[in-house]
Amino acid sequence: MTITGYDLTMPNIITVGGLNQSYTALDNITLNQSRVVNAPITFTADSDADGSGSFILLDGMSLTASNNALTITAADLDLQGTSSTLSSGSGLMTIAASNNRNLALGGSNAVGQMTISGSELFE
Ligand SMILES: [Ca+2]
Repeated sequence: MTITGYDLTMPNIITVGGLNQSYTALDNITLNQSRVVNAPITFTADSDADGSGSFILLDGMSLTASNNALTITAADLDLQGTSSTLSSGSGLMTIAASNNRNLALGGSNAVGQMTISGSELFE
């Protein structure tokens, strides 16, 4: 199952158990509902690789891929608030930056790179 769009926002993203799912947006993908999926799931934000397009989890939302592969490509990862979580259990979680940007763990946001801040790492 593949869904594409310019900006994608939950709950327009539907989850169907057991299906390998792929979501692609030219810019942002925003999750405003928590989801648990039982199949591999792939999110591609900024599919046009122009450096604009984040994968956004609103405050309090969680995305759990139960022991399945979770793959996210985006210009930036934005886990908002203090209780948004991303989990893939024992599955492989892959996070890649689009547009040949660098991926930075820790530190503060900087132009031209995907930054996952310390607080996002520990959420
Ligand atoms: Ca884009």
